[in-house]
Amino acid sequence: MEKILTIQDISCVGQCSLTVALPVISAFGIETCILPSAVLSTHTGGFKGYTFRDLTDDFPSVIGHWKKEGIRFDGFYTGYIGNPKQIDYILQIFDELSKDGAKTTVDPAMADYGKLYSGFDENFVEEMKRLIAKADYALPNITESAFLTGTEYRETHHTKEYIEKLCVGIKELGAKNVVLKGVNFKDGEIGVATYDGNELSFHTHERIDKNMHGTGDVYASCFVGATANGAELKEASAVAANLTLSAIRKTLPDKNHWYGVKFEKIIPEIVEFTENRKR
Ligand code: PXL
Repeated sequence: MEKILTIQDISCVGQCSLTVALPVISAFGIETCILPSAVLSTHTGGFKGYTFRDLTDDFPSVIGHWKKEGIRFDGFYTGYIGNPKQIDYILQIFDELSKDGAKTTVDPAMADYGKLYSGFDENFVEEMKRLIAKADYALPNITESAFLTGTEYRETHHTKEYIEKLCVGIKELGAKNVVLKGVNFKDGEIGVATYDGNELSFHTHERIDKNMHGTGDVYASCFVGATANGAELKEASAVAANLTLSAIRKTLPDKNHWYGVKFEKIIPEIVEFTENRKR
């Protein structure tokens, strides 16, 4: 895979969405094209009074120009979408701007810790189901899966049956593969579940007891970078988990850094992964 398109917002300050995806996926050696869904002064998770410029109205002319130029992509990755009206344009992009075999990764990026993000509602959840239906890889967290499948939200101490129910529910929406983030069976551990319709697998690691904003975006960007380098579902999900954990560890020493993850510090590890894959 050479060139992917990622569609999500620019939060000018906040270490999330495009300011993560662009450097991280590039470090995997992949040309990373962007379509900003919105421009915000900061992310919405803890800052007060952020600005929000919706870019939906630019989508048709951007798509039209790319079509005219014959621009096509080897893969797509969608994240935070500021306006549900963008879903139809995004489906059009998948249909009309794909190279053969292009793979689509959808991070529903709309909720966490049992709640929808500020500005999102049930209608958005319904619209997101239409995007999930087109995903080769859907990357929801537990909260998003609960909303998308109409299942109760459980924060911790999940059972295998609960995780299976969420994964099967997301698969039934049409996603080919599911990577469920934030799976917790016992104290001190956290991980991801993967489900391809046959096998439900788990990758578990140490849980660091601090909620950090933007870890989902670091995870999804690393997952996209790993799959673009040929990693399969289980490998890519584990690579992304290990890299995200490393970024979290590298953020911890700075006690005042509250709004994001210091993903910049794992760029050398990403480059090393990419170099090793080439050999
Ligand atoms: O990290 C997800 C995300 C992306 N973009 C914006 C956000 C959030 C989460 O709150 O507010 C603008």
